[in-house]
Amino acid sequence: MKQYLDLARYIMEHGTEKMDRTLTGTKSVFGYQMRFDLNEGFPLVTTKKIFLKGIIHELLWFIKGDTNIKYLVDNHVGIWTDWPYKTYKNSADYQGESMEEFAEKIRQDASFAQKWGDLGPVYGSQWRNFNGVDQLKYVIDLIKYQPDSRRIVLSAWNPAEIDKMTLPPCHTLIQFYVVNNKLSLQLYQRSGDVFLGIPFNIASYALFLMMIAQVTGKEVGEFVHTIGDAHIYSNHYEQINLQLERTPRKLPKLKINPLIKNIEDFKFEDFELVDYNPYPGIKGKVAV
Ligand code: DHF
Ligand code: TMP
Repeated sequence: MKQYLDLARYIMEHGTEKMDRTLTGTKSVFGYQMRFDLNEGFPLVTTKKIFLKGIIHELLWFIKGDTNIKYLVDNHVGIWTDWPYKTYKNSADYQGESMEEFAEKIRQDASFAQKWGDLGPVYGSQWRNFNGVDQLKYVIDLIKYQPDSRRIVLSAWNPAEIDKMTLPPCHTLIQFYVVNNKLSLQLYQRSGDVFLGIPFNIASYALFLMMIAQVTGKEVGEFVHTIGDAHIYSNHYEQINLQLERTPRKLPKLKINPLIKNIEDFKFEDFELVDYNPYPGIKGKVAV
């Protein structure tokens, strides 16, 4: 995917070295925009293999309004486990468990999961209940009944609740736009980890756009991705350079069960990825 490699190359060439919360160190730029026309294929990075299963489950988990990692862990998606594990490790309850043992306890013990698996009022909570407002229903209704509106906005950034969240939302605000019956979505992401998070975020919002288009009877338009602090962690330079040597391949297609007409009815089995031929996966440490 050219847009992604252009971003990575741009930061490697023009980014400024900057320290960060995790003390890993990054190269970063401020303010960067990419556009993806979804009619050209599904924007899943091909220069390394991406774990689409995790992306689909994470999105279904947001839509459910869920904020406890139990659903993800039950489905063997580990992308959010590091953060509650870190909280647990720093608590008096910690008994030396590894992260795998922690995940197993979340799976087996419902009261343990309730106590240690919750991330606070993160995405799912804000999407479905931002001070009492179901923003997901609000945007769907506007797209259906007032598609010309310039107010089709959903915000995960709730200043009054930031201090209760394990990690303040990175993808903070989205806006929809309808023209000629085509639905587009723009995301403002305040902070983007270009090696690990960004490929997930692109695919996730492209998928979200396709799902919303289907349940509102629209065609798909563009996904516009705007990033604030776009960074590459210093321990990912090698992985990024390896991808820059690879020539991106043809984009895959994502098929969605056409019978689903209600956003809450989507299940994991309703999605099928076809013609995805990525290069081999590349491992990298996540900065916690
Ligand atoms: N913190 C940091 N520093 N970077 C992130 O990208 C990030 N993303 C979060 C939460 N906190 C974060 C939520 N999304 C992975 C991908 C996305 C994600 C969290 C983690 C990840 O580790 N991906 C690996 C392994 C995927 C797998 O389980 O197979 C990858 O190689 O893509
Ligand atoms: P921060 O809160 O200090 O910005 O740290 C969050 C890190 O997680 C940062 O590297 C960006 C990254 N991130 C993504 O890139 N995408 C995501 O979806 C999430 C949740 C985090």
